[in-house]
Amino acid sequence: MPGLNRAQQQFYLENGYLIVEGVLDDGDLRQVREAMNETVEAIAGKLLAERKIPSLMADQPFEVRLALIFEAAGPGIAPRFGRSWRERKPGYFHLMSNPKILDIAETLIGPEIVAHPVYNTRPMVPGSPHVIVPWHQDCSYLDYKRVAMQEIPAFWIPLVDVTPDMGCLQVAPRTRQKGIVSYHRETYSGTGFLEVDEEHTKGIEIVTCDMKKGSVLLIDQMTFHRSTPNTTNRVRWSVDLRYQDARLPTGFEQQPALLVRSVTRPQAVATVDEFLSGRPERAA
Ligand SMILES: O=C(O)CCC(=O)C(=O)O
Repeated sequence: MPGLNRAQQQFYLENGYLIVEGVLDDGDLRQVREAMNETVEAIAGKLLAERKIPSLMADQPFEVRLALIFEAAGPGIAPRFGRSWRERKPGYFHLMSNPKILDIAETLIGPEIVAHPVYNTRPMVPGSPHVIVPWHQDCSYLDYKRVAMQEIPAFWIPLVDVTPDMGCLQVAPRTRQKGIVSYHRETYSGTGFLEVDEEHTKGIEIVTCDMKKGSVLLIDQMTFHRSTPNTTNRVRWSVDLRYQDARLPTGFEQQPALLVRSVTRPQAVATVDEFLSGRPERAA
């Protein structure tokens, strides 16, 4: 039976998160990895042209190349290229519309599914405070009064094995039950993340999500979660996707959602070309 079994659904509903192991194989991740490699290649080309690095380091493995590039380029360079990337490349479409992922989404939100406009690639390079996300609820980043109580599960997908020293995600089980809590824009990371106010995090249970490549971490939009520092010499590559019922508002209407599965309008399911051209799909 594809998707989540009853015990997994129950765990997710009670705890607001779930790790599903062995969802994706290397074939499922190949195209998204190529998309990331293309961006790394472009960054290397730019820094080489600026004479900030001695070579493209093209023979370095995926797991370390970007870290070596930024290290060679010197302090302050990594933030220039952003804390996360939201690019329109075929690899991202391929991952977003992967049937194994959509089967899981379907068990949580039903068969009319849009990929939420908020998705990110996060190349967490070592020693970069601007990419360490503090405790937050994803709904804080949306027009949360419109989407309050809606199911918008995030799918956090590592492209490498992620150990606790490598910027693991941490979740706080059952914080969904607190509802939408107050938050502020933090001032210490250089990014201005939206952070849950401290009074809400006192005494919370914390689970560190040590994960293998190919596993998926599901996070409810109200579950507190954060990332931790990467103290290795490798890059913690991950993608986070979100899904929701196509008939509901996304709370992020400035960018289009993408219809990825539908039983009532299968002909309207987006193609890769429509994704690349930014077709503003919204199901009525
Ligand atoms: O990948 C990370 O470090 C943070 C991810 C996150 O907070 C999110 O997807 O909402």
